[in-house]
Amino acid sequence: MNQAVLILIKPDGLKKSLTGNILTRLSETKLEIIAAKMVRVSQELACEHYKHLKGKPFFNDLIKYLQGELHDRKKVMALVYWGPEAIKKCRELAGATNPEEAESTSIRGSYGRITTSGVYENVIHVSSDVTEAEREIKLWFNPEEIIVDLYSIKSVEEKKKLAVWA
Ligand code: IDP
Ligand code: MG
Repeated sequence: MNQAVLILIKPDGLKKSLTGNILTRLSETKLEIIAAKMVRVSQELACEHYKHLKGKPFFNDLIKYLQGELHDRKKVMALVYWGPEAIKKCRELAGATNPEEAESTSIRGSYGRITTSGVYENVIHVSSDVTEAEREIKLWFNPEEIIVDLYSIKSVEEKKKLAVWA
């Protein structure tokens, strides 16, 4: 069964110029990229994304980390990969959450580090399971930004000003 998974290249990955390496590693999975964009991460988005970690001692630093405040790179690259066993394949390539425990050949084992503040800078985010993947993909992307119809949609009337090319 095909699965979708949210991947984020976190600000440390961008600062270390690892985008190419990470995408090359992920291409080993033969999964399909069905959405991709650069995102400036608001505090609301970061808190919602990591809401399962609210209350942890490292939560505030984690939010700053995802927003790019620790790396002078106020953006992340967000992608959706799609295909058989996408979550397992991507999480295996990513390696363990703690970069020190991650296999040395994994992405986090190769490029992650534990900071003095305690937060793990581990280069990429990968959704942990199907439920989380759906929640996260809906949080980071609008339906029209994804080239596969993953989840059911509805039409709503919305009147708002759009920026268009001048
Ligand atoms: P995951 O990213 O492997 O799914 P989560 O438990 O969802 O791991 O944690 C989200 C992020 O929070 C991690 O990627 C890491 O950056 C940070 N983190 C998680 N647990 C710890 C910890 O015990 N100490 C420091 N940072 C942590
Ligand atoms: Mg997680």
